[in-house]
Amino acid sequence: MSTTREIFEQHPGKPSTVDGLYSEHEVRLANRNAGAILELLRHDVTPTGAHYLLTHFDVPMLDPARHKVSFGEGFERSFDLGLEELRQLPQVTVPVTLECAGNGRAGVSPRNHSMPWTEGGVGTSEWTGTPLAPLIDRARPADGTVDIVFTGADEGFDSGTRHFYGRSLSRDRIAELGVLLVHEMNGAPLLPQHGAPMRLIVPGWYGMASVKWISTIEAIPTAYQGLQQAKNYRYRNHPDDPGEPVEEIRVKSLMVPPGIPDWTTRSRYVEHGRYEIVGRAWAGRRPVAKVEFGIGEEWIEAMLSPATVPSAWAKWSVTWDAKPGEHILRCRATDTDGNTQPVDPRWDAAGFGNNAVQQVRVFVSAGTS
Ligand SMILES: Nc1nc2c(c(=O)[nH]1)N[C@H]1C(S)=C(S)[C@@H](COP(=O)(O)O)O[C@H]1N2
Ligand SMILES: [Mo]
Repeated sequence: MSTTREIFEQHPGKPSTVDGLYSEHEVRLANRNAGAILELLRHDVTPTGAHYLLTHFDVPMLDPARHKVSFGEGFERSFDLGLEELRQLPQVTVPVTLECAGNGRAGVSPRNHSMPWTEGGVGTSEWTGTPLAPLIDRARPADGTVDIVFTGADEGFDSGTRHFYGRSLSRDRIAELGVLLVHEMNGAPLLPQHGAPMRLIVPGWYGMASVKWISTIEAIPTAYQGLQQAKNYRYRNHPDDPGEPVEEIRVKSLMVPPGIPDWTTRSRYVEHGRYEIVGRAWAGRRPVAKVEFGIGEEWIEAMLSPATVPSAWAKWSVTWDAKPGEHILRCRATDTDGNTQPVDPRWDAAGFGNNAVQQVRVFVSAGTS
């Protein structure tokens, strides 16, 4: 007789994909995990209901009045923290741009069978909560602690392994990155799908580190080997490559597509004339230094309004003189370390970290504007 676990072990690998064709499984993932609405990039803060979603398993139902985060195993002074206790701690509100590490996966060929993001796996919210480092200090990790492990209340199978979603960070990293334990998004309690009642926010890192529905925090004396840390979320050249961990968000930019769209292709239509193109650019923990706007082979520098903090995206704008014909519009950001977005996607076996430039197809009519 086979156990449930063995049922999924029969399918340990992922189905292969074909460029341009999406399986029903991928479409279902895309329906659950909605992406940004590009025209709403006009807002500094993404309207809450339009923030992208990435949930591996099911959204757990947690009672905000009863749920507690336990600072348990491996601490000398264990304690449990409920929502009301969290509210009593020093509160900060920080704008943070979250981006899914798989954002852009659909552009990597052949793509990994997973959530088939085009460009929408990104959004910015104002998160309210308390810095995590003082809470870790209060719980006193035992001598010899190597990793602090964060586990969510959501459980499922991945690659035949049953597990709760979990990630880890070292104690130093928690302080250095300014990790927050948050309970509000844009001034309202977290929505169920965004991690209610409490989640982590790791500013500047791809979204996988910001554990939702956090339920336990543990201190362990060895490097954490959880699947979402040691197996998933690594840059790999091939499936057996041990790879490098996915961490900080790479420099990237997006524009609000100009004009009006075609319903099915989302190609754009404008009448000839001058238009202001606006967009957003971000680069993990580094500020954005420059954004360029590309029409054909020509790149012109956009005006950049710096973000208040590097963890939030910056606004940029440029005037586009739309001449009759068919055009591909692009935008390309460069960070203060000199990293620039590539025009073509870089290869990664799981399609992580694709920060290739956005391309928007526009038809400009010769009619009067
Ligand atoms: N517990 C838990 N936390 C999680 C996830 C998850 O599936 N379970 N997904 C992660 C990933 S991959 C991303 S990109 C972000 C997405 O956060 P959002 O859905 O609030 O945008 O949550 C992260 N935290
Ligand atoms: Mo993600």
